[in-house]
Amino acid sequence: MKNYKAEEGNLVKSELIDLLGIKYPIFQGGMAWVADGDLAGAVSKAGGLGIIGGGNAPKEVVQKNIHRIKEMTNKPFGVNIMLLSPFVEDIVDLVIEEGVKVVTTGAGSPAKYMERFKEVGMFVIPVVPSVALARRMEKIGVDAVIAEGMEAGGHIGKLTTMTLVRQVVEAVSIPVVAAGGIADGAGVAAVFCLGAEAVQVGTRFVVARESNAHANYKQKILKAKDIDTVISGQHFSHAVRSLKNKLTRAFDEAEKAAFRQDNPDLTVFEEMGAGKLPASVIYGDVDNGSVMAGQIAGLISKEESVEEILVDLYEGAQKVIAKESQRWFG
Ligand code: TUI
Repeated sequence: MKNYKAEEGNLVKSELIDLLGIKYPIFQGGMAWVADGDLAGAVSKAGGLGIIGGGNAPKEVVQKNIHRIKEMTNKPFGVNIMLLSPFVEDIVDLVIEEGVKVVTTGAGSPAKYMERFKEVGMFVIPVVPSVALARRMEKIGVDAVIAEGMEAGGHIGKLTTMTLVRQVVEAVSIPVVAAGGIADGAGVAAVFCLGAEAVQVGTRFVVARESNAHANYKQKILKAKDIDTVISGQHFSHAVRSLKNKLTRAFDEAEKAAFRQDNPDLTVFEEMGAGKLPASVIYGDVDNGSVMAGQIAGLISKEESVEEILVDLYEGAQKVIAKESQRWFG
């Protein structure tokens, strides 16, 4: 079995990876508060695609993170624009001003900004939770889509990675990046078998050595079991997956109460969510803060460097694919 260990250039044949100019077919998810310049810079430097999480951050904060990456490496990196952010227009201006090469988007459609992105030759790669949105995105000229299943942490859609990736791959002709529930080489191999050309990994990078997430947040992920995440807010607000704690129990109670009312006050959900991510990521309050994480958290048991994670994902996938090739072809 040939062992692909190229020193330079990409390691897996993929037009998308060639275009992006990265070595590993691995994106680090642009997680709000967690994916700062240090983490994304480390991932890009090591040959993956590091992505800064724009989240709800104002322009100056995202700019500082972009400058931090540029100090660390001249390799490609991305910025995730969370389309529900109050600062979305500023962030769109910023990525254009800073000459960012890749933009991923979450929680909506980037249609409004496409013309400006394309004018400067940026790669636009939206997260899609459905086939319908994937098709719409292909029509408006995006370069690839990220099919993110509901195993993922944070704001999620309704379909699983297995069903979403497979159906999106069949529906569009642009490259598909798979996300949601991938944290090791076997997961990477599995979604390549479904037709994905790259993966996006979030939760495993939260616990990377280079991640500035609070030690309590990392510990809660490292200790998590398979069944420890829950979805909050799905009936009255945005569905968000996070690790069970006091906050998710309060959300459950508020949901039950809202179900009993004819005209429930939905602003309580906004208020309950406000500031809850920095509470845990920055200040370490993992009881009252929001500890967003994917269902694969149960597989993640140690803190490692970004480089170790990338190599493990890549070589782990190679091993699984070689073993299966042996089984199927002898
Ligand atoms: O965006 C994410 N994950 C996130 S965003 C976030 S911050 C936040 N907090 C509370 C409420 C909302 C956001 C934490 N985690 N992942 C990408 C993603 N995008 N997941 C789902 C979607 C999505 C949903 C609907 C993308 C497009 C969409 O389109 C609706 C439409 O048809 O326009």
